[in-house]
Amino acid sequence: MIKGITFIRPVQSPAQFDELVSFFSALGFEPGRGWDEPPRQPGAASRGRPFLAPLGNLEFVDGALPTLNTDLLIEVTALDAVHQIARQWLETKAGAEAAKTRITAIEDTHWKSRLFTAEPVPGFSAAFWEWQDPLHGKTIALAGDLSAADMSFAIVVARWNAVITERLLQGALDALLRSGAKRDHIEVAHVPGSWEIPAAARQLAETRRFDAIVTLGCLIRGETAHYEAIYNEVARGIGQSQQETGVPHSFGVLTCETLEQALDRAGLKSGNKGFEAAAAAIEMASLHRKIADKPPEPRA
Ligand code: DLZ
Repeated sequence: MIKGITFIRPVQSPAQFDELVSFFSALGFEPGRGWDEPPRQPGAASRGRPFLAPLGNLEFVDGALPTLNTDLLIEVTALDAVHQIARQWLETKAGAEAAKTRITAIEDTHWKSRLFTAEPVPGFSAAFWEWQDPLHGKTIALAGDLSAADMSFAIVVARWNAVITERLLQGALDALLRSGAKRDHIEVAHVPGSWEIPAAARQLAETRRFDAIVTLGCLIRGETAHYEAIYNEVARGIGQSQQETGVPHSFGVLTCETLEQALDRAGLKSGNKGFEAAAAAIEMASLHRKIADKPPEPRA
């Protein structure tokens, strides 16, 4: 039921607002949907610019804080690069000497991580950190992760049983956006029924524009003549498209006995299979990239 968390940070002035937006944009944060409200009374205009991260949490701390001078902690995966961008931004805005006083060197913490603090505008600071050993001692295995940043996806969704497939679509979009995919990097293709999914999926995969294809449909046995024949062909066609194009396809075509069962799987009782299909697509797209990028192991 919990969907997201937002921390509101009021700023001291419009200029400070612009500086903070510039700093967080320079670091590569994905911008959320901002807002600008006209004044309801003289001088009371307001605006907001959200910055999104793939993961967030609300953490209560009893005792010493992990950092002394800020309660805003941003976990990153390339701390040295982030430090360099932040330093350059400060030097450009404030000059080399002033920048030195507004950014610390990267230091080890007592919690097996490295951290630096930056003060993009006076009085507002943030700490950036990364684990020293992101694998926490685990052996290196190839596995996809769940970040969809910089990835493109196509979703093929059947209109048949739209009351179900629309919910699957919302679940899939939710998973992609919450995992860092940009709206502009998601294309949705509507097809009449599940039967038409494989052909559309294949054509989309063949464009090579997408890291993965998410397929969404709903077949209800009680209401579908030739249920088995349709289902087998849909499953075969999606699998074949995946194998022959090499583009990961996730399978979000529900096969249910009744409408009630389908509703349960579309967000009512048993999760949302559209969300799960999108998560599988992200993981497989990530794994696909890792396998393609992995250099051969040196042989003894
Ligand atoms: C024809 C049909 C039937 C009976 N049932 C379903 C269904 O439960 N789910 C679904 O996605 N599509 C169904 N269709 C439509 C076919 O998939 C296809 O769109 C039409 O036969 C037109 O080719």
